[in-house]
Amino acid sequence: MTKKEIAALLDQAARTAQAVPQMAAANLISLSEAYEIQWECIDLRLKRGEKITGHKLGFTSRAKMIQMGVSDLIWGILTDQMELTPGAQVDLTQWIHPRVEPEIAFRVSENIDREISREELPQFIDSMAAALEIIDSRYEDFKFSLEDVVADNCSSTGYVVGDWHPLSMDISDLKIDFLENDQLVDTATSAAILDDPLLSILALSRLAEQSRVTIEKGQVIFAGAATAAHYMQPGNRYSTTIERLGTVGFSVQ
Ligand code: OOG
Ligand code: MG
Repeated sequence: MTKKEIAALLDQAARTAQAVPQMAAANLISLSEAYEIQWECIDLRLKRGEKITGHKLGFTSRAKMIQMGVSDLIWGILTDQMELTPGAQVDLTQWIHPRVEPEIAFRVSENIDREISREELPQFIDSMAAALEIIDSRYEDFKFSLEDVVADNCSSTGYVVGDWHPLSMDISDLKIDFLENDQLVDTATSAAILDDPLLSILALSRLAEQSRVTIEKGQVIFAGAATAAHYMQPGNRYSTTIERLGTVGFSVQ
């Protein structure tokens, strides 16, 4: 199969909520080709009128690497079609086997088109917020190789961002609680994300420079989940409460 054909199948799997088999190994897809397929998938979304609203890092915590058996940092794209309002009611039938995970979100205040340093962060990021990400692998049984998950836009499918707070340079030990119907499902510290979630922004800036992509002012950056993701059940509410950032959540019909 060509890269375009793989992208078309992944796009159709997402639109019809029908899982497909993994394709990277059988088609000898390299990691850089997987990113090309990811961008083909994004192009199909842009042609339908979607807009890029953000960038997400994946596998920045051991909890996620262990859950999914993949240990390299990955980069995916968020669009306006994926954004939910806090407190929204979502319908699970639009997805294949959706999971939810707690995230820390950052807001970009100045275009990033090169690798930036930790000291430069306040020039490029003005705010941060508690967030949740909904991921829905387009592959059967939610199983994939590194190349397969990258081609599939890193399972991106939905996200919700809570109230914005001014950027703090000291967020390496915030308590992150992940709740289902107000009961604790999992808990972690933000140190689980690369020892300091701010480092995820630096990693993204490095990848963006390599790929000649600009992270644009107004877009969001998701640092990657600190806990494993959790399958969603009808009738339940999901939320995260992050120290100093507050609570955000949504419910399932
Ligand atoms: C891939 C997406 C990983 C994260 O926060 O680590 C991710 C997946 O687990 O399906 O979003
Ligand atoms: Mg995530």
